[in-house]
Amino acid sequence: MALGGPVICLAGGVGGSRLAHGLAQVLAPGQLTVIVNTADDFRHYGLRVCPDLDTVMYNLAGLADPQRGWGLRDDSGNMLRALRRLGEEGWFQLGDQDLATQVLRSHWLERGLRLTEVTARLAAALGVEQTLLPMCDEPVATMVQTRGGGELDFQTWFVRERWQPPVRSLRLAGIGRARMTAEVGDALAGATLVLLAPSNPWLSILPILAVPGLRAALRQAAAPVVAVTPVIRGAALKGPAARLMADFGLAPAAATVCGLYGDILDAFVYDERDAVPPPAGLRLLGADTVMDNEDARARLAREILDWTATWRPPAVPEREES
Ligand code: FO1
Repeated sequence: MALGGPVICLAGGVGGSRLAHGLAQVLAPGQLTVIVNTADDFRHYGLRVCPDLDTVMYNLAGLADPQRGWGLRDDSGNMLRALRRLGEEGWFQLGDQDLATQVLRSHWLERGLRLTEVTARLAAALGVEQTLLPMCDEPVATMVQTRGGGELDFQTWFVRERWQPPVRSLRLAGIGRARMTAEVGDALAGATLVLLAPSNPWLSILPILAVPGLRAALRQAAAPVVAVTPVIRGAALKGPAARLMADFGLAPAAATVCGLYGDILDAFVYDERDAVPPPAGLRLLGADTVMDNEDARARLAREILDWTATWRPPAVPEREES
């Protein structure tokens, strides 16, 4: 039995969008709110590009490119080809239809709408029935200090440099000016369950938790907080999570992820392929966390919801009308 109340999922890009999509298949539309990392956003040719918001939005809309996980299915590359003909490198593969999202978002932001409002408009237009919230309205940017190569903005390090330069440290530019939005605060206050998706901890989940006020709101919320592992047998399914752990001198293990989230965690879902479950006084579930198709996404979502539903205190019987 899945929980009947509001479920919140904190998510980054591809891994996070897979769990969000699984939850969307299992929960009633109004039940799911996804709070998305915006620290990998950047300005590209004057446009505000929000890769994680778009990745979650396109997946929930059923429009995502199934191979890459990001971008739109069957998109074309005319703009990129034209850009290259004009002498530009064109290292960021923004498809033609995806470009329309960036143009409209930038247009609405320039007209004074908040990113939260813009996101709601875009998601509604694409038929997304779940609530999609950016972690904050203010621009925040993950900056990567490389060993020997100076500081790079996140997309330059991740896409252009194919996350090869070793990382000394990460910095969240603009986080001091960010504020938890009323929408995020209300969602957390009303939640019956909060899930931390199997996204990269440093690049996706920790930036969300760093928004001033958000960690405190999470602690105050009555909802249990459950993280799903982004590492399986010392490796990440996608992206640089294990690489960053090695760069930071940490073991590439599920236990490291638990340590990063610290005291906000009540429970942890590790992958059943991991011989040793992470330690600590957490509730633990071993599951198949590889979500390589739609069924696997829904199956994992259902398994987690069924597991957490067993923790609920028995419902207080309703008083009979006299
Ligand atoms: N990832 C890549 O590896 N190469 C790209 O050229 C690229 C383009 C891109 C365009 C739109 C979009 O929404 C995402 C895109 N991504 C690309 C993915 C994105 O850089 C990462 O998935 C996230 O920022 C990390 O979570």
